[in-house]
Amino acid sequence: MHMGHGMGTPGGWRMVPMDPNMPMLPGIEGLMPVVSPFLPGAGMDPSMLPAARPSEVVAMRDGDTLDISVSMVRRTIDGHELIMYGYNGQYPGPLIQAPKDATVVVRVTNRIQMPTTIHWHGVRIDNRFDGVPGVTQEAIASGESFTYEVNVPDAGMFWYHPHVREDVQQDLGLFGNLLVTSPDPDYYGPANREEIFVLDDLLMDDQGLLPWGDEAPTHALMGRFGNVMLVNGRTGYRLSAKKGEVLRFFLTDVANTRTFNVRFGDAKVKVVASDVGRYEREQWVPSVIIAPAERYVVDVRFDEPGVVAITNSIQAVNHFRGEFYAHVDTLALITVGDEPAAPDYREAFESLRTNDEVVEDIARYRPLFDKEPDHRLETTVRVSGLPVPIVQAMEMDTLYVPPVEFNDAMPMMNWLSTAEQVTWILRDLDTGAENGDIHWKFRVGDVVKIRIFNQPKSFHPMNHPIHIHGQRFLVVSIDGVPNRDLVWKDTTIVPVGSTVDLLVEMSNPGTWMTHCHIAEHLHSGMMFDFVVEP
Ligand SMILES: [Cu+2]
Repeated sequence: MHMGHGMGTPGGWRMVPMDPNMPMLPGIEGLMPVVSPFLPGAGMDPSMLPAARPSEVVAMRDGDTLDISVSMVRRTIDGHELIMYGYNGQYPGPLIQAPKDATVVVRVTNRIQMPTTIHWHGVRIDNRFDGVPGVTQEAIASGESFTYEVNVPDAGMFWYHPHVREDVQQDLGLFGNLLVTSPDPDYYGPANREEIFVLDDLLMDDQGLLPWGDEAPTHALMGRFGNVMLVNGRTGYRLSAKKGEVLRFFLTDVANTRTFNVRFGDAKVKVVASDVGRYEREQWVPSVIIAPAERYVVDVRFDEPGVVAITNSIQAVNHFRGEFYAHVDTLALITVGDEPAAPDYREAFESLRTNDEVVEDIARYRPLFDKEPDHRLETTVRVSGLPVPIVQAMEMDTLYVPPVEFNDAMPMMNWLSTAEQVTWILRDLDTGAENGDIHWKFRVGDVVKIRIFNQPKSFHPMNHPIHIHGQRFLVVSIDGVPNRDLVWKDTTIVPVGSTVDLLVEMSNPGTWMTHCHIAEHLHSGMMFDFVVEP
């Protein structure tokens, strides 16, 4: 095989691993991304770095301070010694716990070369501490510090991550959860135990991590899918449970682009909460579809002894053959013993609760559900300067567009497309403005309907997890079908070809971002700011 310049040299580009079912396109062998390769600590001996430790719980009270250091760490994944990043040398970063309505202080010191920030995802935070470089603060340069005051008005599971080159920094391990506890001891139903599941994937080959793009991200078309599945930063995750035990899982998807469909074997799964609080009504679900940056809280009862595989069970697509096929990856194994759980929460688990507080809260917005949209957005993509064989293949493949791209069906083409060639677009259908040229203005107290249409006729349509900073919203309908069980969200998936209506409560003044949470789409332009005046 022909090797281009830089290919195969240490720290240079290496071709992405290919699924044997996916043919190599003629004409693209030997091509490399148009950006330079980046690996953290290239040329360094990993043994000089401290070994990262699993995440530690940091229980904080109102006014408490936590120091977070952002640094290079040594990790061992799949038998490879790797140089990655960590918050306080941990993977994931510290699990911060704080009571609802507290304000905790987090002093962040940047000890990596790249500038960084921390964004407190989903938290209706004071705008000054939202962590968006160039909007709410200057990025924290190497060696510098920044102090965040994090006020937490909503109970639920949140998370924190950088807002600078997420495709690199978040992928390399910079993420952690922030669990905001309710003063109500009965906030969720009873469970024997709580488990945190941070879902992620990493792209590796037999030499370790595949380099990232230096000047701009690679994988700009579909995002950087990994081929190694991680739970809490680990492969081969194992747990044990007693017979009949009810485990409450807090799921967070921190992957660059992968949407997971999480199954818990044949165990019964009850979804109780999502991004910014509980559902109106608990529901039984066969599996949990979770897109990048979303959170779900599910209760699962394991009533049969044996080994249960928690899996990512997806409908994959082969664009070239126009075939969909089932694909299963094991995320974790749970060994369920014979000893019965005590106490036995079977009865409470079997009933689905209605959360009256949530129903009443949301009822205030119900008269607005059917109003005309205040703003209409369309998602699309533009490319320029991509190699001709890629453009031709992409144009052919739009025959087989899945609503959600659960797998990378074209790893080579995806890798070769960089943010210098691909522009993902949020377009205001009323003004024609795109991305940074969109300037919406609201006032605190406004309740705004935003209709988002994912244009299926674009060059390569893809699902987008759309995130709105600093506010909370309801997904009131999808394709005109009203959503019968609501929950406050900060991120929601917009499938290809679908129209999603959001009702956004503008409760928090400041300048806030709206963007796609696929890291490579964000860095390919798919973002804009809006202003909420006091
Ligand atoms: Cu996107």
